[in-house]
Amino acid sequence: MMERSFVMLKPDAVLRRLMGTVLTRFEERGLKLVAVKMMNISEELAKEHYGEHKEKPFFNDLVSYITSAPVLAMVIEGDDCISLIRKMVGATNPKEADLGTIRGDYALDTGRNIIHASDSSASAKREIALFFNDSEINEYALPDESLIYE
Ligand code: DGT
Ligand code: DGI
Repeated sequence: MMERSFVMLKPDAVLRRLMGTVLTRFEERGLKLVAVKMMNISEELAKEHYGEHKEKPFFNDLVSYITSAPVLAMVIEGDDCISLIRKMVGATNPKEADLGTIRGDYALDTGRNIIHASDSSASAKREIALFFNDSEINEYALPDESLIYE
């Protein structure tokens, strides 16, 4: 099923110049980027995005980390891409992430795990709506879709 996922390169990915490296992984896999923007996240948006963690002891650290420098927010489209991207991203704790995953290859610490990706269809819808207007999401066909999908 065609899905859209919300993916965000966190401030550490931007500052460590890993944006291109990570985007290349998604592109080389055959996924389609339909929206991308660099932005500073307000404290309000950070608290909304991570609302499920507001009672956690690391919540304040998480909000200050995610608001500390720009992020690269994006929407990625592809067949069953929400779970696929989570697999490509790897475990929340990069020390437990498999080698070959983005976190497993480029991160060491849960509090600096470089990337966010939606974990369900409901969270993808919620997060895309938090970060993007409909007019910012681009619909277009890739010329090689018949080479990527049966
Ligand atoms: P994401 O993709 O950013 O929502 O992260 P998830 O879904 O892989 O991880 P989640 O929802 O369990 O944790 C949310 C954020 O909280 C995560 O980006 C990193 C941060 N976090 C989790 N555990 C720790 C921790 O032990 N220490 C610190 N500093 N941050 C943590
Ligand atoms: O979707 P994930 O990022 O893999 O995981 P999540 O939604 O459970 O958590 C979102 C982020 O919150 C995660 O990437 C890092 C942070 N986080 C989660 N659990 C912990 C945490 N940060 C700290 N410091 N400690 C945690 O236990």
